[in-house]
Amino acid sequence: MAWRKFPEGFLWGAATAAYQIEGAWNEDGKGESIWDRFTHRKYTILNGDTGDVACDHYHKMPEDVALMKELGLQSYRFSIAWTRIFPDGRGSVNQKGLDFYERLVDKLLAAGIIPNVTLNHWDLPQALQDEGGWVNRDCTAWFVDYARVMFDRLGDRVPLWSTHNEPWVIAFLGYAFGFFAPGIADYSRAYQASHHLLLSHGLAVQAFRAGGYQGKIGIVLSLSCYQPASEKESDRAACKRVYENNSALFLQPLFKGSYPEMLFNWIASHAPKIEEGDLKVISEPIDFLGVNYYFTEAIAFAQWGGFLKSSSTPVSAPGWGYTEMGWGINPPGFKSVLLDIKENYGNPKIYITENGCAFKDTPDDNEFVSDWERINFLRAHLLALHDALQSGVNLHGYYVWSLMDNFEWAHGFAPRFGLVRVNYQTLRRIPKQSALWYREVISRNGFEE
Ligand code: IFM
Repeated sequence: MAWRKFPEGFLWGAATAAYQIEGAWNEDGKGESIWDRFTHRKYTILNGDTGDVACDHYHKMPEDVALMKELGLQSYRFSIAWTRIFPDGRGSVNQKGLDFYERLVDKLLAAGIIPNVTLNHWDLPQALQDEGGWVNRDCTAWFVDYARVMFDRLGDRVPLWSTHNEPWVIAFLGYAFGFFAPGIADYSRAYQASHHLLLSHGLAVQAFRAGGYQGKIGIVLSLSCYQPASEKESDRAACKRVYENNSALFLQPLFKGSYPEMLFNWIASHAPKIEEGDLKVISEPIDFLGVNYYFTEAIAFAQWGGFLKSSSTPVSAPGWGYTEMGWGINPPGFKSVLLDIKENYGNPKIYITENGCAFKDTPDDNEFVSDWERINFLRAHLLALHDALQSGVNLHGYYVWSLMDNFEWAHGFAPRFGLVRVNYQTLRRIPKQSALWYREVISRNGFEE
């Protein structure tokens, strides 16, 4: 049996996001976010679930950090709820909100766990949405003001920062399809939002550099593997459109300072307004790229396939099936995504900021879940990562999504992604088999194949 050892210093962690776990949606001065507003509207979320209580992490934070320590995590990726810091998005700061994250960071450091902070994991203040949200160019400045407050307060203790989590999801699921908050369906607004997200990222990176903080800063993208459904020219072209729209729309401006030309010809009048100098700001060098990988899809030309005239079918690798989300389990697709970044975007330093799966977990009488499917999934993806490392991908760490079961956006609490089971009635946390397995991987910095 081959021993798959990861490089010394490879960082092992798990991730969550504020809205998905914190609860306490209107406590201690927190303002309303677009996700509070969205979930409180009828028929937006499966079973009418909301993040009002979620995992109640806001109150159980010390217990959760103790659990992370017990599981041997070296790093914890979490996001900050902008509305805890600025209840109205801007203006006066809410000290209690700042104090909460300061306590969390200090507890993590005391437990020997490296904090990895994401500033925006989708929960924009509703007050800013009322002024247009990410479609309004002023939002870029509001974001930088918020970022600066966080850098000032935590910059001496947080070594890893990300500006945004998955801007494609924010822009397209939020502004083009209306599946997610703020529930808008308008392509022009989606492209404008995506441009402003990128611009605000670049401006925040500049502010970070100007402040002389010691940490590293990057951005987190959701990158999937897209394969043409056939050799037909029309399928290949559709696949290119989807790749450019979902991946290159972000990778190219960040790493090359330009937007994908073919896509921009396609979207024509829906293209965003770009001001002189914007692309230079967006391509401000970053310290790392965060990659979230979940699935691979086959893309075909589809006459009725919406704006991009494409349809997608989940593709699982031979011998693999689908997760509870219906996503194709495809570890080789993970490697392809990483090789694309290496070959086409200058081989930046990468952290895998999310990778994981939801399966139907069946707890026993002690609420223990023997989630071997999850272990097989994680193991296979780590093997693909190890292969990618051998191929020269500049990879430095891996975070499982997610530390614990949580609120999975439009799907509510139905899908369970956690290494730790959460009983949503009692809020008890019970580590699953996968958590015990992962602890072993971390302690050995690898595993036997
Ligand atoms: O739960 C989400 C997370 O918030 C962002 N990335 C994908 C995860 C699974 O869908």
